[in-house]
Amino acid sequence: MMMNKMKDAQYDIRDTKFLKDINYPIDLKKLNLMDLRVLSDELREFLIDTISKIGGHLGASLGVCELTLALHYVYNTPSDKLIWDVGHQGYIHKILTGRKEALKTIRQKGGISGFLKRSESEYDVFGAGHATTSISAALGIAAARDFQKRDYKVVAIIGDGSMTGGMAYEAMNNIGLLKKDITVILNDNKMSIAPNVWALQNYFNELMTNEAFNKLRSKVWDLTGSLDEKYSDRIRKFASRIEGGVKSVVTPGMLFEALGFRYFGPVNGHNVVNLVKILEDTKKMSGPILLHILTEKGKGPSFAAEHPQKIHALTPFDKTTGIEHKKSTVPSYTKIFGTALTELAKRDKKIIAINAAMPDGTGLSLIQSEIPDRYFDVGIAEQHAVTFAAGLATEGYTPVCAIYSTFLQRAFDQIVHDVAIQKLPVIFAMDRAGLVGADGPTHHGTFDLTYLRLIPEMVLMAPKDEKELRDMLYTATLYKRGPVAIRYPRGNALGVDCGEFEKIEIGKAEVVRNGKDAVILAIGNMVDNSLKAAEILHERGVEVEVVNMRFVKPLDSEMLMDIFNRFDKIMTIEDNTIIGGFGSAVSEFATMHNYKNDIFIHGIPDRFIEHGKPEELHSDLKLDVKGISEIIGSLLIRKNVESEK
Ligand SMILES: Cc1ncc(C[n+]2csc(CCOP(=O)(O)OP(=O)(O)O)c2C)c(N)n1
Repeated sequence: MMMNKMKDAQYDIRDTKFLKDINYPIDLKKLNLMDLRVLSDELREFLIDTISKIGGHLGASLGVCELTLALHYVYNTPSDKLIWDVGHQGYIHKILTGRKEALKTIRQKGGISGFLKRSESEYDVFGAGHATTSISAALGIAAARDFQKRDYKVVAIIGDGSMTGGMAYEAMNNIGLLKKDITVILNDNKMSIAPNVWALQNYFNELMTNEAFNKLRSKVWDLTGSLDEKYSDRIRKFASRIEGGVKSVVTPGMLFEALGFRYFGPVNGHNVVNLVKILEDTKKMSGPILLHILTEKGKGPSFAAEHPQKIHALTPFDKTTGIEHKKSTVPSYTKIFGTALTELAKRDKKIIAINAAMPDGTGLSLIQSEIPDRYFDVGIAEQHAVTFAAGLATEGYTPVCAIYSTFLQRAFDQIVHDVAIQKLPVIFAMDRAGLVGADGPTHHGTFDLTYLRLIPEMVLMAPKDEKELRDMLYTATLYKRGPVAIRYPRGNALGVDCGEFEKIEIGKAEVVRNGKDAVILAIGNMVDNSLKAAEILHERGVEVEVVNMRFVKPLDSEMLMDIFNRFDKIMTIEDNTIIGGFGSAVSEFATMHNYKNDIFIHGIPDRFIEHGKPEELHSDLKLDVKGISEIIGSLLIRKNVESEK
């Protein structure tokens, strides 16, 4: 209904009944309960209109529209603390907490963040981007509150997808023990980005369809909703008696109860009036509480229901059809990887594909549909994914863990302890390496060369184009002596012909352009930019050699010695932090072999890089063609090099 209206009219916030005057939670308190229903429609319409123009995470925020309203209506934020897991569902929260105008800048350079961010607002109590941190953070905040003998409420809001991460259970175990006053709201929409892979889902499904449970549950909520506050003690006693009865009949061994939480729900998360009443009740209770709400991801537009996975995050789109405007004829690295892996797995029955809740994002949805029995989505559980892969490898399988560079950070110890020490042939396929763009500092994959290079005997490579990505993957499946990691960027590949798979010699670099004045040692997608920069410099009479190093580990020592003997001016380039990355490796090599060449290490400076389009960020950091040619120019005339350090 609402969406039809949008089809015809140009959106204008001045036409809204309530939203035009809502800027902070205090403005909400002036509304009555029924007004909140109208406001939730207005919020959805505003959100869809804005995000259709600029792109962003949409589905999760649409799903928590009523919940967000109810939370800010009932709680006294920011004194009471709301801790949102991941933070991708925080757009309505941002609108209601002083950032309505700024929403149109979300995820763009200089604009507000797509996630919660402490430096952005006092209402953003805990920053995030990675999943499954909210309950632990909430416990820390509650413990601090109690130390200081202060009196405020702490509420963590976590999705069922994020509940597949182990840290949620570590935190609940701890809360149950400490018995702190914390409310955890489980936002259950049965979706992660893809359909969720949560074993507990079946358990909840049974619970929800159980007649006896449902009858008793509605009695509890009817009573707590309709009676006067002065009866609250009696209501609570009654509620717990009912709960007790329900538990023993319907939910023996209920997980949350066993962990020390009082469990309420499941309740309809789209009935804002009811949500307010329930939150008002649970707010009065003490101890650990888990409120289970049921929502629909992407609630609102009809296209969301048709494409529940697509709605998670969108580039600019048509707001009536949901169809994205973006068109590209060149396949992405993700697609190239997914296709190559499927081809290789068809030839080699030992190959197993593993991902952590990102089948589309990693390109594994192809192998999922074509070879489902050798495909695993383990949930948002990167640590488990790695040790699970290690177990498979001990039995002669070749597991390929396709995990974004930034999320693999979580599994560092598993890579060292479970895989590398035991020399197990696990392949790590790290998509989204380098600067990812709009998701910003929580998602940039700019540390992997550093955190993997330090692991003894790790093979670590990065392709210059999609052919090399295919060949590196092929090479990795043949290498059985230990772990191999391949990192490649977000976005479109270069559009080169791929041909048949070819094996690459481990540790061999290649000269891709000859020159005499200076040399660029480049890794991964920096090779292409370096070649283009060398072409510009050639037009100015400067001849720059470009080497595609391919391997950060093992380094091609023969090639490096030749380079050090032939060139005085050397630039290394990577889209990884300069601390401990590829350039560091080259410089360590030079020191160890007593070379005194002029080496300039170029890459990501030692600070967190904000969000923006990758091309904007590359330009700011002089990692684009223009920047690289400028740096080489400065290097040659022996001026101070102006790259940001
Ligand atoms: C550690 C980690 N792995 C993967 C992701 C990618 N990711 C972002 S949101 C999301 C799904 C979260 O599902 P859920 O918690 O149910 O929230 P919903 O989007 O359904 O509201 C995933 C897998 C992440 N943010 N962090």
